[in-house]
Amino acid sequence: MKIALAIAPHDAQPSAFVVFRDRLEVSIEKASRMGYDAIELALAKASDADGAAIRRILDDNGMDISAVSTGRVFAEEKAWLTNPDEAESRRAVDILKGLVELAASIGAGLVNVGRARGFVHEGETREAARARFVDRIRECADHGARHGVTIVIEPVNRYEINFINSVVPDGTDVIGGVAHPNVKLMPDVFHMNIEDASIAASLEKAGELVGYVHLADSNRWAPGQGHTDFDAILASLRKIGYDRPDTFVGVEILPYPSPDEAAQQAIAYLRPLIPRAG
Ligand code: LER
Ligand code: MN
Repeated sequence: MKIALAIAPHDAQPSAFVVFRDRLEVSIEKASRMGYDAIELALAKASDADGAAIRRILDDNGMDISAVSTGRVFAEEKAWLTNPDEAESRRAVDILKGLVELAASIGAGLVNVGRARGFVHEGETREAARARFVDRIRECADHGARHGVTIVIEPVNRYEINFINSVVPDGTDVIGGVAHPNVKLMPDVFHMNIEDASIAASLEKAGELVGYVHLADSNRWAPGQGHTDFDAILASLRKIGYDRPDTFVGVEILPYPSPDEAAQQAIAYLRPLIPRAG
């Protein structure tokens, strides 16, 4: 397992949920120096980034990229897949397809879909929202398959969105409905601490559906700063065979007490639990 740090370019809005929001050459060099293996990059749309230039910065620093994350598609572009307005839902698909292509150009194998899945809108049934979501995510996944990119669906807690909140049963149910080889689940243990009956049992139930994992403590500070049992989480990930050289865990935490301290605390806590491969 490689450890990635969530970052966004300097011009991302302050709402971007990342640890470093700065020029990419600055953040990537700093993350590398701190001992991270990779970054996870939060983007709002493909035209905001130059894939080849990002790849060069990664290579210059011996760094990998776990995923392109899409919370900013929701927060900044105001685009999401379940939107009952056909043109709006299609706009979300087009943005996500663009980010799939961009991810491929950087060498990232994953694009996450968290809040960009959207809501169950007022006046609509859950079934209608789910059917639209399944249809749209399959289209994104077909595009992913053409570009060697897997879409990972991230269950997000009820205070942020009203659709796909738990890994079990919400995430496992919907992924069963999507039934596409290029779609996997992305548990975020912060959300799981709110929504899942047992983080360890849900990870084990999700099993080989797990395609990426977000790590944060119960208070969303760095692992080690709250009451989440990371030994149990890592034991579950090992049990389901997720601890392979080609998998990533992403550190997505509040930048407190400061971005640098948060990033340092997280890697200092996680590295002994997840030794560097080789
Ligand atoms: C995105 O990865 C996430 O976990 C969301 O809670 C961001 O709001
Ligand atoms: Mn997350």
